[in-house]
Amino acid sequence: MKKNQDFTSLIPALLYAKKIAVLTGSGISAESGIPTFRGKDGLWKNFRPHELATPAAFSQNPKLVWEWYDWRRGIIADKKPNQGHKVLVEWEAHFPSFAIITQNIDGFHQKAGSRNVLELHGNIWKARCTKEGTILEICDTPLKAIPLVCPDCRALLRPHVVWFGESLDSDTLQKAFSLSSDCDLMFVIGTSAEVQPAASLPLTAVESGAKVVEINPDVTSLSSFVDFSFRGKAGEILPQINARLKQAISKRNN
Ligand code: BV8
Repeated sequence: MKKNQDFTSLIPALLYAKKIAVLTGSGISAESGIPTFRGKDGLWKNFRPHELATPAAFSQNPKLVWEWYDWRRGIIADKKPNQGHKVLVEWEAHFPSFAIITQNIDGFHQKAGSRNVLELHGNIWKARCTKEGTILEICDTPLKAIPLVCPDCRALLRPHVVWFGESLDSDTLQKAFSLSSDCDLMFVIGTSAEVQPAASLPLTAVESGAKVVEINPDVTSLSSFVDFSFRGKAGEILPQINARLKQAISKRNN
């Protein structure tokens, strides 16, 4: 693993990449002002995940869980995607095959303009009827009533997110693993790689022979497996890589 090297050795791999997959975590939204989970000022510092992000927590106290999500929606509502999200939008238009697999529920990749986005853990702006399974988009913040009830059957609505102890949508997960095994280059951006099964995706890419690039200010459990490891912020590193890529493209074309 080459750590903290300049981008020179990455650019040829990027220039000729055919299929790129990107796995993002909450770190890519950090520069937009959205707290991460495990960082020093992360969400898990003030809340214990098993008290809020589990089915048991919701069945015990749906009001408390909805208040937590309402508070998080309020934080996200007035924030904007950052330069990191925007570079990925540019790359989606440039590369023959480009897909984002995100653990994030903030919808910021789509808000920035990315279209090919797999949301592994759902979306904080959606709610699901606990009886009928209907999925609704609910964007008002703050929520008018807590907990939310289904307009059709009056059953409780729950956040349309994947909680700890819940399985991910099987189609989404299957697509994520095939993107990871088919790609020739994978970027892993802003994730502590602690949550499964998402954290297994980059290892699938490595085992399938893809080059893997990690962008993270910190070392993670993935760092020793990747080919390129850039210690820094996504909103700074992605634009730098993009600038070098553009130089290489214009050099190749002239
Ligand atoms: C499941 C949605 C079947 C809700 C979340 C092995 C296999 C399968 C499951 C397990 C397993 N071992 C354990 C499990 C159970 C569990 C799990 O993984 N537990 C962990 C904690 C050990 N997994 C599950 O329950 C999953 N379900 O597999 O079902 C099953 C069930 C039970 C038992 C066996 C099998 C479901 C997991 C989904 C949980 N839902 N969120 C909500 O958000 O409210 S998880 C939550 O963590 C978020 O989704 C988040 O995306 C995810 C990962 O966190 P990160 O995004 O990585 O955020 P974090 O703060 O940790 O790190 C941020 C990183 O960014 C840091 O490294 C930081 O340095 C960096 N950073 C900071 N600033 C920047 C930056 N990087 C770049 N630029 C910056 N500016």
